[in-house]
Amino acid sequence: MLSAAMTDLLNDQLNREFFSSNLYLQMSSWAEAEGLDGCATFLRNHADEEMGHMKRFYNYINEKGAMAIIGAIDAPQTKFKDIKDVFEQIYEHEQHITQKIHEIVKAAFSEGDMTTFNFLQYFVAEQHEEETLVRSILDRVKIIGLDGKGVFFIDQELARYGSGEVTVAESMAPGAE
Ligand code: OFO
Repeated sequence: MLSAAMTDLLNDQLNREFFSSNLYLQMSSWAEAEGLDGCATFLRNHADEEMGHMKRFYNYINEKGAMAIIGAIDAPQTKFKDIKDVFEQIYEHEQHITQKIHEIVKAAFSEGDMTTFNFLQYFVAEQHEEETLVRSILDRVKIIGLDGKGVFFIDQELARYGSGEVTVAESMAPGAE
């Protein structure tokens, strides 16, 4: 059984995951309009992943006999300067999400709600993975730059990550093409 306070915290996070999905889908649409197909695919896949996170919270809350509540979701912004701006905003957003997940983990622990504490461990690991991924992409953007063919190469890299052909870590390993 979830406490009323924990139900609220989990529902708030469910709605943040929904917002994350919409944000990445909107970013994908921006990228597609800019002709950045690799970036668009990568972001669309990421939007699907966030929707998967939303459903994990939805299912968990309902399995525990409480009710998942879909609230009003803020509209994401529609204008971005360039790919660097997009990934800087993603990085900032993911750091915010990590902080929120950690707050819920702490609340679950102090309530002695070990089932929820355990449920949240997936998200602790996932946030670490996402922050690492986005930081790697930003490092790559800094190395390659956005001048000349830079945007083209970065878009191609993102297409490879988006298709699952290669992970960012693999492509950055010494000796990788
Ligand atoms: Fe749901 O992992 Fe990002 O926000």
